[in-house]
Amino acid sequence: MNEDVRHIGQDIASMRIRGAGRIAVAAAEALAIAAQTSTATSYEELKEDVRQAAAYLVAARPTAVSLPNAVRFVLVNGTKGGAGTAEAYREAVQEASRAFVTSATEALSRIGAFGARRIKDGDKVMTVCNSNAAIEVMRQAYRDGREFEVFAMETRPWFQGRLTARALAAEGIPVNLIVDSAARFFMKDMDHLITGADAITANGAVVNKIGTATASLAAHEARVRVMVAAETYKFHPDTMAGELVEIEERDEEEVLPAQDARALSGVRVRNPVFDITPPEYVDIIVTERGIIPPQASFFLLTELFGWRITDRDPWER
Ligand code: RUB
Repeated sequence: MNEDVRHIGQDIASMRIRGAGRIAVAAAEALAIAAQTSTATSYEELKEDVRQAAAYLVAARPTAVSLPNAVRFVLVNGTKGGAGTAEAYREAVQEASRAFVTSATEALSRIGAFGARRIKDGDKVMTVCNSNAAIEVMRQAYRDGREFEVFAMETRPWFQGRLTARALAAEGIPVNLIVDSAARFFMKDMDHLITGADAITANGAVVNKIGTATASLAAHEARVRVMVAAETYKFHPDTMAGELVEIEERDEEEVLPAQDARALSGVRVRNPVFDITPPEYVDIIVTERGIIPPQASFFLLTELFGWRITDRDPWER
């Protein structure tokens, strides 16, 4: 396999490239590299090379459906535009990759514009982890002249909340960094909880960074509105066929470094990195196609993927 493709897969697995949107874009770009650099001369051989790269990339992280959805988009459109010859397929895969990246960028900006309308002067907003889509909503609200204040949960164990706080502060938005367990303490003062998503299921449940479900529960209790900002490629087609979303569990050292673990012998550390917020706790999902209630997820999925979801082959539907 091409070295650059291998590195992109490794960077996704090690979280040097992280966040569902960035992962999707990186995977789409990696497929273009795979097609461009493959030495295959026949259509079948080249297609096989690209499929191998696709399978390798998809295996890098299991939860963010943006990854298989981006790969599916590139493969399906590659085959549509380039079936028959190696040259046509090579070109079509690269074209599909560019199309995915362009539409992902446009989606982000539309989500920002739609979501920003929900933020009013004087609002207080809590957010979790580091979501480009959630940040885009806040950035556009700020650029539209809205004055509001953000409370960023720090998001242990990787502290992605610091990235969010830094990005918002750089924009000029007043931002507070809080420990995750302070979410309920501050929730009563909030007007919105705004999060991104790694996957949204057919029943409207939202899979996002660990801690999102707890914060959403606190928001529900405090009658605070929960806004999920998510591109439509975060909707999970396999959940229509009864599949559950796999929740990634990462290394225990991320929670408890080896030197501290020595003093805790016999203790097992658990490190699930995503959780599931039920649809009852979500008010709106802001997509590039508009704002929908979580209960509309099923219909959006049928529109995106059609009714032919009958098996688990994620590649060439
Ligand atoms: C990132 C995370 C983000 C979503 C959405 O988790 O949970 O909220 O991926 O992000 P990790 P975006 O850091 O483990 O990848 O809106 O940027 O796609």
